[in-house]
Amino acid sequence: KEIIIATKNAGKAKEFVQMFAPMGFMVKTLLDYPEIEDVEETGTTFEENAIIKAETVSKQLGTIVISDDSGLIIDALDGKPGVYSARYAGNGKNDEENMTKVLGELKGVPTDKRTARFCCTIAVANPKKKTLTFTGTCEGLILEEKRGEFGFGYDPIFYVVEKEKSMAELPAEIKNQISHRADAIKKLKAQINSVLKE
Ligand code: ITT
Ligand code: NA
Repeated sequence: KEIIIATKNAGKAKEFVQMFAPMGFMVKTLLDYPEIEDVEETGTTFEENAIIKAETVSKQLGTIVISDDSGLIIDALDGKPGVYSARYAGNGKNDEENMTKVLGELKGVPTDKRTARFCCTIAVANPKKKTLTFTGTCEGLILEEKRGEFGFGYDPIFYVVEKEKSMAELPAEIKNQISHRADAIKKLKAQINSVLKE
């Protein structure tokens, strides 16, 4: 059993492995297919971008391909960084620079106005079927400074109220129970057999 995830993000890839390996799946990513070129994310929603990534790679490989488009929605910033989460501080900038930009923009904003959510849309493209999508979210608050070393991306500045910890302070097995990606993967797993039928 094998699934192909159209991602070059090592943090995402690791979480897909953590959540699919126990079910007996071999997880491959674009790091295993260096011949596949970068897919341009021209959509305006997570769903559009997830569909673009999965369908583009599925066409090239001629097989079922799964993608993940995700990001952080901050209410006080009118939903930004949203679909621009990966490139919020500019193309080629890293997670640290993206977090620094967010923290700067939220300087002086009181706790009750720092509400945010992570969003993840997973698309499954099958050369012979209509593309399917599964969406998950995770609610939280944006901290005033980074906390924790686990996870990836914006995890150090995202506070999970029920756990009284930042997402980066939660070990992988807890993040993988409560995250936006876990939520989307739960919905995908509920239909996994029909989804992966050629
Ligand atoms: P691929 O398109 O190759 O999958 P990417 O990193 O470009 O990789 P996206 O376009 O979906 O992926 O951007 C996702 C952004 O949201 C990126 O900045 C991540 O760091 C952030 N993000 C997604 N999931 C996250 C999570 O679980 N924790 C923290 N940040 C996350
Ligand atoms: Na991307």
